[in-house]
Amino acid sequence: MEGIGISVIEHLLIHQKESPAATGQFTRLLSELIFSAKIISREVNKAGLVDILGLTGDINVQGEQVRKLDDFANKVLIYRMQRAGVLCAMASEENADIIEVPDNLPKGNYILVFDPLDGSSNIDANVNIGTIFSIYRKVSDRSYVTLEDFLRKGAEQVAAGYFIYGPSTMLVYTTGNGVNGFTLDPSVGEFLLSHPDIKIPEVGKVYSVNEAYTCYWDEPTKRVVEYFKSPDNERGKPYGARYIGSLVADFHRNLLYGGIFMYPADKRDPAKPRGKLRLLCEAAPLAFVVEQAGGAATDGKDRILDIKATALHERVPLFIGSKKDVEKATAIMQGKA
Ligand code: AHM
Ligand code: MG
Repeated sequence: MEGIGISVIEHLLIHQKESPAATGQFTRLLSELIFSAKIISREVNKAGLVDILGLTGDINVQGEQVRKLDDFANKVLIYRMQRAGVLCAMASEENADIIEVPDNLPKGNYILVFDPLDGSSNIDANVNIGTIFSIYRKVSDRSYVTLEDFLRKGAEQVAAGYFIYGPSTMLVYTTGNGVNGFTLDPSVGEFLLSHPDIKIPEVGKVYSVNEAYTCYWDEPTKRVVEYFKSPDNERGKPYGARYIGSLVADFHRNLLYGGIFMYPADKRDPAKPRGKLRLLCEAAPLAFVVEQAGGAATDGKDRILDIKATALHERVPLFIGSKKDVEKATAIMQGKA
């Protein structure tokens, strides 16, 4: 029947039939993630109405102030996902250590890494924010989980994606078989397929970077940004500049319209020479999505998905988006263009 739409779980079940290994565990995991995101979305949507905006007063593991909605989103995800029965452990951008599933709760073999509310410094201005997630299977056959189970290459992800809370709430994700986008229809409470088989244009029209940090960049990074601003680049005209300062929102726009997002390394903090974004909960999941949409992601040298994490909260420079634009930026960073 026309006009009803395909829900995300229906879509997953149709495509899972093609996989003989499907056990229903992943469907359960995704259902629980979706439910958590609906709760977060509900709170984000009424954020201006209740006393939930502002800061909690705490400082998180990254040394940043925790906003109340970050804290709420983190708690919802931990509470619900611990009870899904399909995870053995999780890691959140907001928690210093691995979050284990307690022994009194049923466990599974999946591992979930997430950024509960990315772009949260924008919450008070009603700007789009999102939840980024990354799913792995446990590697070891021990009954307990160790850091080793998390310190993996992004190429080993089973699935990854994000929820974006904006004028509408969307889920964009991949299981390694293309990228699909679903929009929450609040009248029925379901995410319906709205963007099937998303492909990012090979060359984009926009570049996204916080250019205020030019003074902290090395020469190759400055040349990359000059390339995108130059009328003499391969496109023959400057790219437009678009920077929201909310990774999910910047990434999502570039995924749909084409473009490159960059968060390069900078010299601001000698202790953190690797940019701001985190490999496991931000760069790797978005790299999986962009590659599945035909794009690319590097750290200015190597493919993001080939980088093996060495710490839970490791940071990485990020160049992500349209394939040709990322290739060009990487070549300039390597002195090859
Ligand atoms: P967050 O996860 O604490 O929200 O921080 C990550 C955010 C990204 O969403 C965004 O791309 C970046 O920080 C913006 O940083 P800056 O203000 O340095 O440009
Ligand atoms: Mg973030």
